[in-house]
Amino acid sequence: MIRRYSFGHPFQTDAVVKDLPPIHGPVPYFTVENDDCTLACPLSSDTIVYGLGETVRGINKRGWHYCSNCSDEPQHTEGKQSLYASDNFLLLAGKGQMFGVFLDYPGKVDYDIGYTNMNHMAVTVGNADYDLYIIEGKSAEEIVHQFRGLIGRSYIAPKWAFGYGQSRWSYYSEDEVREVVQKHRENHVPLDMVYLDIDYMDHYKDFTLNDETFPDFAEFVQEMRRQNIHLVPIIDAGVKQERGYDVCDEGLENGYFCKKEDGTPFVGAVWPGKAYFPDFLNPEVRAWFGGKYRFLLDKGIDGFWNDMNEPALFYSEDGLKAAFAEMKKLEGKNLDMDKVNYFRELVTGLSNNPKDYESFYHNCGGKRVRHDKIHNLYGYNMTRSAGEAFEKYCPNKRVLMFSRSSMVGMHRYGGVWTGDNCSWWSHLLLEIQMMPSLNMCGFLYSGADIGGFGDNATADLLLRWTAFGVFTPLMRNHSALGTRCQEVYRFPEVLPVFRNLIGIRYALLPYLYSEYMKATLQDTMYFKPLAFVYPQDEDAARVQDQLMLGDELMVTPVYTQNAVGRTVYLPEPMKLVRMHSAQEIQTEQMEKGYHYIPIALDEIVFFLRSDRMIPLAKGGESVPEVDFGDLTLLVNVQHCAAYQYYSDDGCSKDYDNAKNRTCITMKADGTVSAEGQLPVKLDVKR
Ligand code: MIG
Repeated sequence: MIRRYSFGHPFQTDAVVKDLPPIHGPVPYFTVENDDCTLACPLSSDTIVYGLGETVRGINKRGWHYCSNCSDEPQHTEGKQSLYASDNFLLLAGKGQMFGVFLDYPGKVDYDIGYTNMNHMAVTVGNADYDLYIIEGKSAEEIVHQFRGLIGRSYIAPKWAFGYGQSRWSYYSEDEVREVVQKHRENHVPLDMVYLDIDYMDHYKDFTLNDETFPDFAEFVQEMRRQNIHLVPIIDAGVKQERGYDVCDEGLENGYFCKKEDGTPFVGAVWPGKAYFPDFLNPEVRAWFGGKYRFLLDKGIDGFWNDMNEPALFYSEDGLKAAFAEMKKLEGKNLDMDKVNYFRELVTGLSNNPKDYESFYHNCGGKRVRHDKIHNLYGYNMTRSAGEAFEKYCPNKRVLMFSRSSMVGMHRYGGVWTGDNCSWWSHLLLEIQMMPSLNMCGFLYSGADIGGFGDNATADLLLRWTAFGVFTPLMRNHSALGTRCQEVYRFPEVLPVFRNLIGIRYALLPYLYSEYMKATLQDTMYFKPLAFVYPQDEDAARVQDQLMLGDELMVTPVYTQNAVGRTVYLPEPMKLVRMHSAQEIQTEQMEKGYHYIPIALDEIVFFLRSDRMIPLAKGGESVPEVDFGDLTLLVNVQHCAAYQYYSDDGCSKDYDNAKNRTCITMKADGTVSAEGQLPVKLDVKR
């Protein structure tokens, strides 16, 4: 049951796809205070607060204050309130409280979730113009399912995008990319994607190529495709200010960029220096900018990542001018501590300055809207611009797309990666905890930079992170310019281990892809907190570092350095599965309860629930090499089990066709059969 409560004049965000009649009466569960700007409620002692998508801290959001305000924030430390995304969905689950809330509002939202008062929650918006959706259901899963129905089907990535991808900010030339591919291929480390960061462009201009370092791009794309490699270039939100550059010229001529109060285009700076910012809220601008992706689509590209779309601002033209003027005043002065701090602030305060976000405007159907009022829609609508273009120019083909900034609504057009994490063990745990929260909010194709983006990775961190990354839909190793190189072949002493771990991903693909597809098609979650599956189990409710994956598995990653294992909690008897490679699998039956499980650096451990099974492939070094029809069943069957297997061609959009499904069953006597139109060859791992 979903009800919509309307306040003031809500901005049309297109986050939801269902048109519910607005109610203006009193809101259940909350008291509405502060001129309708604050929603407050008590938190029962056992209530767990889920949601908020991509945020710091745990799966249970209680005990901190968060702020929906898409931010270019490269330090994902515990004290932060905002990261790149704004996902205004919360779910309160406890004995006396069980409901979901979605706040459809595109500006800043503050969440005080037991921060000021441990037993109290307050949600505050800047203007009382919003739609509030209250979702009721018997269970957490049911509430999420309804919410997902409200916001519409999540983006579906091509099958090849479930392979392993290698990325780094600083692959400067075709030859460097060739080397990355060759190193993986000669060492038999599976690989499907190499990502191109801003270095492929001409002076960081979107939809251009550096002709010297990438001289014959279309041919290079084909050369890579012959090796089953997809190149995935980055696109930035800011458009370089440069006369003669088509994107800049066309944008200026047509008034497609965000404008200042005086009507002149707003100038901020990002990679290319001074830049303009397309007004993605305007459908005409979206159609224009989206059309630009054809520059690369026409060269054979079929995947992109959208960056810097909070939008990040290194400085604004006006802000820089003002800072220099202030500095001049300090020149020759004796700077005491306060003054020197002020002086420093003049520079550091230039980036992502809130004042700048208040200084430009969007054209929303002829109405001028100040950017900060709708800030969280920017990255969403950049990605929507691409998504709408793909739908128009290649309607029957899936294009890989994921974004850094996002808001609920964008989940229909792309996935997300979680931005500039660091090579820290705490960020491995952070990723584990973000995944189910993102899934609730519709972001299923997601993952973090494996090994960490900032700072230097070590072999053991990368091994543990890869072991978790094997399970995330987006599996990409990415790192920042200037940090230690972290392609797996940079660690020769453990290269065979990486080959095996990544190989396990490819063996698991039939299951992982099937679960991802079912989760998108049925509005369910791929990663779930344990409590969603075992709602009566009070121990399960408190587990923050294990995840259910689909309806069959539980994953229990190791995320502490020098650990040789970890404690896991089993809410039911399960089968421990220990994989050293796609072929070497050991299993052990385990009882419900707490267990210390040794887990070495060279293995992946997960758990298979009772009366369940999963399909495994024989493996492969790229997704096209994986045979999704030749399956080995890994089973934990006492009575009988059924598995709904989904597979398809991976590139077209005929998702709902019955030929994509087959139901595999196993009886107590061990006989196996498949019923459905999807042909499969089955054997069983005993
Ligand atoms: O200011 O394009 O999050 O993945 O490598 C940094 C360079 C801009 C931020 C992205 C990161 C990417 C980097 N970008």
